[in-house]
Amino acid sequence: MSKKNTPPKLGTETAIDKKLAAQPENSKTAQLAEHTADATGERMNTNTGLNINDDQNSLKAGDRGPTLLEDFILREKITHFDHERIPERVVHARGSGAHGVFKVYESLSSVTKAKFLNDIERETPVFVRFSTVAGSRGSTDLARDVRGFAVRFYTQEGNFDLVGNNMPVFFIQDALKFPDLIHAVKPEPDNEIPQAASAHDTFWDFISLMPESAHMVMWAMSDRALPRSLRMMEGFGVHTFRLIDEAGKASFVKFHWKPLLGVHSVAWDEAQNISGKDPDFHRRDLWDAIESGAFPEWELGLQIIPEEDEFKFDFDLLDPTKLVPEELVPVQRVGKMTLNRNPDNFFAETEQIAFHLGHIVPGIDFSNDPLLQGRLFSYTDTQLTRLGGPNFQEIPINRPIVPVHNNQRDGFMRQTINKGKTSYSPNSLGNNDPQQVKEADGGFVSYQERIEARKLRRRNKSFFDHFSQARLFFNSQSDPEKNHIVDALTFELGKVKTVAIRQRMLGILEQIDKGLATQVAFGLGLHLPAKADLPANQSIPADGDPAEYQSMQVDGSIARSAALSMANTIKNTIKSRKIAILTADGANAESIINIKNKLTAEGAVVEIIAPRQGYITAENDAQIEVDQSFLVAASVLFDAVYVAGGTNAVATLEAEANAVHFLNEAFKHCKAIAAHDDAKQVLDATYFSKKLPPDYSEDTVLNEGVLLGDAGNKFANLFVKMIAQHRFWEREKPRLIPA
Ligand code: HDD
Repeated sequence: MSKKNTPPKLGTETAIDKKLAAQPENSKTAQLAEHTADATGERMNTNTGLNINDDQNSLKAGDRGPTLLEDFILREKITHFDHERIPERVVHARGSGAHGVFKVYESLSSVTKAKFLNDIERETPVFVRFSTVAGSRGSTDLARDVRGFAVRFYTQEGNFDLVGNNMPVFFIQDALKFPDLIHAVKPEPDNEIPQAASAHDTFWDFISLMPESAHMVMWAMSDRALPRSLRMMEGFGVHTFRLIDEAGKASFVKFHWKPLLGVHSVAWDEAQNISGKDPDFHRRDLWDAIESGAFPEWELGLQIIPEEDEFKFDFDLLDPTKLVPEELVPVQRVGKMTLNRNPDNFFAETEQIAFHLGHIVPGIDFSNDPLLQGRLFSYTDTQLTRLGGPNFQEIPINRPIVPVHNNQRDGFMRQTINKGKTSYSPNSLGNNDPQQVKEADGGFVSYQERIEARKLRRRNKSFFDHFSQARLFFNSQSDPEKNHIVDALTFELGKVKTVAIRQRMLGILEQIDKGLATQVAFGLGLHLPAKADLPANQSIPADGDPAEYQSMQVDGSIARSAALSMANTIKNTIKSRKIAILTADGANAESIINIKNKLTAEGAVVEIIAPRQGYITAENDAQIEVDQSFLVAASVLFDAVYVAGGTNAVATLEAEANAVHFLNEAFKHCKAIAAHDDAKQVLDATYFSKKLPPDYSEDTVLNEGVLLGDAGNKFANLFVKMIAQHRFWEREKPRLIPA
């Protein structure tokens, strides 16, 4: 007779609790290890465990004969291959993921009872997936697009998913419009063009008819849409959520991720080049950084708003097209996330993870944001098609680190072997197990918000100020950032074939900022529409009164917000930045070694680029290993460039068109450039040499970002400072560089 398992007394510490409390290295990693296979030194088998003797030849009737149906080894292998693909995500198909940990700095028990935000000792395992939105799974990383920033916390109370973006607002206010938005931005349905781009008619047609998208369009046309690295992006939960404390008191909250490397972008011309040279640029950058131990870090930020302040703002907290300016509610940095391990298998982990902002834990709850509410339906629903049935939570990457017991059973690919006769509740045959959990013992209870309302399809008037925050964003940008927005809009609308759509979009821009609209109109060769012709909101019901749906204007209390400009970001580190050293045979070895050592000591990654791969022979006959030849490397894949000295080397570089192009392009993209005194002639061969003062030196560092000198310590320190600036955007102004 088998011994009956006595259930643990609820509320007491279970074995798994003890295991978790003991804090193994990372409880999720340990759990995944049980499902991880390593073929090193192993025999080859079929899926039934049969050792395979010949994986080179199918079974045939004679050595030239037809292949036999009997060949179960061939059939098994080909059948599996034939079914290897699953549908890509309907949005956010292109993504890259990583494992890590999160730890809170101080207990947040005064605002939330979520255990992982209360215990400063506990490291919570996380898995993060970054993504672009519009492109397919194999599309370029450098598309002008919003980036997904989805974080799963494997907490001791179940999985909590914060499924956000790198922009704090969204295009639409109601989830009912999401399929329309995505149909508009995806490649056009007749010819499936263009891939991973919003620069086409259907997107701008929709946007120009939906003034509520104005604020998000400003973000999407800004440099935020062209991150230098996934590690250098902010993240936002976008919606207003709720935090609930032990006593049941709720506060509103906005979630932020603040990258410790700062927020940095690339130039649009550069992005387009990278898309050709290395479409995996962001994925590779994330992977390489983690492999090299330069673990990406973000601080979790919270904007906490007491419930009683719900109506204190001149926008609606439930409107996802609005942000809460940091000047009104400061972001408190409450904890740190570190990504420290690459996935073992892209498909098993990054592809199969199924995020859902409905995965919450006690202490966190939703608000009535209508976009959020619709999302609560979509995420589980989409996994049913994508992952092929209702058991996707059993896939290792999706399993919580706590045990799961309920009465859900069966379905395709069920993994768990549930014991016992009862799969219903209440039951008397199985001790009424599994048992419901009291709130005091960690059972989830929804926040008891009082609702008294009529059922109707409506939006509150408080959702109709569509332009104030779009203007706040534009006004908060630095001059180069504003120029980039003008250029982005001129580019995107320039790709729109229907002139009426371009014209209508100008009418939207006019309502954001007349100067912006005028500049874009100039680029497009169009005139601004007269006031009477400004586009109306077309997103209204059949019986709706257009007057009721008109955009209105609330004079915001804030004209500018420093937090919205990337110009004010952290610029104090060159950690994990990529620097190219251009050189050739006859190089001055000392100048290379000194600069390389200094940059490496500061955490940068340095590569030697020369005419040929292999080795170069320096002036002193030293052999220096070359990382890439000019044919393989490109300046767009680096943050800065140094030209080494040595009479023969610089003569070669001066005559090497690719080296000169490398420098011209680096200059065009506003990067830090440094050269050994010997290499002045190489700089003189560039297009930009005539833009430099005749005897440029250290003094020119800050305005032009070009440094010439002896490659000594002072020089190296200055170069480090220049790289940390990220870009010298002011350089773009004269627009002289044709590279
Ligand atoms: Fe969504 C995926 C973020 C609105 C429906 N969404 C998805 C992902 C991110 C976001 C980061 C990728 C997750 C991953 O890496 O697997 N989505 C957002 C944000 C939104 C938003 C920040 C607005 C604030 N989404 C939104 C709406 C709907 C969806 C309004 C539907 C009504 N989103 C989906 C989806 C996806 C998805 C179709 C596709 C794949 C998936 O869920 O797992 O369900």
